[in-house]
Amino acid sequence: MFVERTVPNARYGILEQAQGTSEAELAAESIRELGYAILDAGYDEASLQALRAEFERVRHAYIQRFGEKHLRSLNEFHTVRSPLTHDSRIFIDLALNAAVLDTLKCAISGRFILNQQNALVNPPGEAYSQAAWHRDLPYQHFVASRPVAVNALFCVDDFTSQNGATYILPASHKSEKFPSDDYVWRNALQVEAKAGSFILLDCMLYHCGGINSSPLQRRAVNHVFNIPYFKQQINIPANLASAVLTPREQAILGFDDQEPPSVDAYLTRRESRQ
Ligand SMILES: O=C(O)CCC(=O)C(=O)O
Repeated sequence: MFVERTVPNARYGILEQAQGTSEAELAAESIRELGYAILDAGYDEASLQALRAEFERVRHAYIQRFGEKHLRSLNEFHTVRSPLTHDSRIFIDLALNAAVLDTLKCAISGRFILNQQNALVNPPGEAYSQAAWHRDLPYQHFVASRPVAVNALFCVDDFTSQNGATYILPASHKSEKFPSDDYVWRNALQVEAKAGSFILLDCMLYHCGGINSSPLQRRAVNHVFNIPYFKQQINIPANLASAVLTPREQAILGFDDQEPPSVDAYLTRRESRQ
């Protein structure tokens, strides 16, 4: 029998309420409270197909360049590091997705930059490096009173329970310790999402990929955005021509936050910001 879901609207004793009605505000609220949200990236089927073709082109070139044996020996064969720096406007545009940036503006106070972009393949019937619980600021056990870093995991393919969709522990960004094994067993949630969605996570939320028991690979592109006080995983400005980017795009990709190489350079930058 179909039971329509109803949520009571009446309330009493409430003096304060969070505000927000736009998709970006609601996603940011969900990230703050639960540690995650799902967002439609706005790609139509043709753009999604173009992105899949680009994913394969860049991955192929990457394996040619760095070598399958070498990448496997480093447990890096299923990852393409920093694809936006491999001459790919499609990956740059993915990192600058308007729906994600609007949400980040609501979720992170002040400025934020892209820390890293990684294309990921969860292969069928093979070990997967991300299939282990972690935070995306790994080895950290502090909690922040507001998000300092947000992970935007783009689903290149549908994420399903069969192909190893991402597991999360809701609200675990609010606790310093990794929870007990029984708690993990009872509270882990697998996030199924359509291709073309972003799964947004507070970076301190514990999560992992699942085992892919389908016959096809599950592809994703992960992004970490953070306040500009963390080092980028790979120096993006040093590997990307600024000429192809608008000033706003450069700011998000970290061009304005590179370490000044000297006191002179620091003071010159102060002057230009006055
Ligand atoms: O494969 C997944 O669904 C999760 C990926 C992940 O954990 C990560 O990139 O940090």
